Amino acid sequence: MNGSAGQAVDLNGVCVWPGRLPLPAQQRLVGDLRAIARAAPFFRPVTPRGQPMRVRMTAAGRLGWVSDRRGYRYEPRHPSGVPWPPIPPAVLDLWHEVTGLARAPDCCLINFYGEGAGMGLHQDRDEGDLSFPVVSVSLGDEALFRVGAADRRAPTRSLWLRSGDVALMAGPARLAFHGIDRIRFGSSALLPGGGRISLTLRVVAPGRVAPGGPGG
Ligand SMILES: O=C(O)CCC(=O)C(=O)O
Ligand SMILES: [Mn+2]
Repeated sequence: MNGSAGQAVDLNGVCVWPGRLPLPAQQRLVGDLRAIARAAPFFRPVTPRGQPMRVRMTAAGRLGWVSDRRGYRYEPRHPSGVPWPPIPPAVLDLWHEVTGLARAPDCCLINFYGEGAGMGLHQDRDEGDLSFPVVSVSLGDEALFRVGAADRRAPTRSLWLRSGDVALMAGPARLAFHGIDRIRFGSSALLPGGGRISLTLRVVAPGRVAPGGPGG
């Protein structure tokens, strides 16, 4: 289920490393994420139109991405008012390794996909400097990842992401439309109750930050 580290795969310019994170590292990361979720519990955001999203979310880092009736933006605090917990050091190490950047990410968005969850085709573009790459890490159940191009009408390609896979969206693929069509619920034993967690690491500043927030 964790697979073994494989050759990088190119998916319309998005680079995917299958099994980049070995099983023990995935297990340690799940422990880190449990501690984060105790301090900053998962919540179900609504879109600006008031539609509940299919994933539950929380975040770590200086800023967290949130969505509600007021729009999509980065906030320095969880909706409960507590600051987001720090990004786990192992995740920061992975970011530096994969991107080759000295600059740390501002946000580690944590998405939980339960049975039937997915994420529609979208671009990540609430950040202030879209030249910084985006890195994602998959944990738990397999997920069908769809990637197109910066033009929404461009053809898409899909790949099943597995636990431990790492993806890099950089260069022209930074603004590629992408989404998660569906997950295979129960396909991995990593998360005891099933489901999938993805971590999405981004540099934000100054970005679309709530008034009064750092860099806003
Ligand atoms: O779950 C994933 O792998 C992708 C998540 C994503 O695209 C996002 O949070 O913007
Ligand atoms: Mn995205």
